[in-house]
Amino acid sequence: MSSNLGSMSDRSLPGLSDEEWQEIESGVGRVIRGDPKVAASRGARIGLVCSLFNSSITKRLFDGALEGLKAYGISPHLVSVAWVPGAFEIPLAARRMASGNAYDAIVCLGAVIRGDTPHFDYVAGECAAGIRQVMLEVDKPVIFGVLTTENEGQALERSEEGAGNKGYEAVTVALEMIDMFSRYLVSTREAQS
Ligand code: INI
Repeated sequence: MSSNLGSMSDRSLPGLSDEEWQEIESGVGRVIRGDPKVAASRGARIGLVCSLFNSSITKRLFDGALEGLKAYGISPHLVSVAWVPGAFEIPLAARRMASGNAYDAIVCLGAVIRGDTPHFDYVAGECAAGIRQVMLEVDKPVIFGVLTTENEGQALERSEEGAGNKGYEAVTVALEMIDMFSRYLVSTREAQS
């Protein structure tokens, strides 16, 4: 397992040091952790759902996600994107994409900015709750790459090109979860088929 741990994302996901992992490994029988690079090398198929509201921000998240997919070596033909009007519509599109066997994970990208809307809490809350519901219903990773920020400045910060881009980060999380599910936490449905 230590070789997996060594190859975890080089990017900004919060993680543990090598020493901390070694300590964990020595204290338990089995460490379960997905490796994004393994999922990518096995041809992971990703569905992106991206909202158009605040498109100057969501386009940056989308670009970050594409950069991530490219960095992991995922061929564009394994990736689709569905553009929806706003964050509120993301869960429904994610549900359709996640149903069936076309994608191994769905990455949801959007931007809800408090300053722009009196119903921030409804849009942001319903989007998050909807994505969670879809993920549990379909039993596959549906990643929350939706920014919920106080202002545009914070949204710009989190969608900057580079290590902090939340679109890139969401792709890493999707791949990590795909690998965890395919190698370790295999669903009983798949195991039986
Ligand atoms: N949608 C967003 O994605 N971000 C927002 O900040 C936002 N604001 O400000 O209202 C927003 N609203 C639209 C919403 O997501 C739906 O598209 C709309 O209500 C139609 O269902």
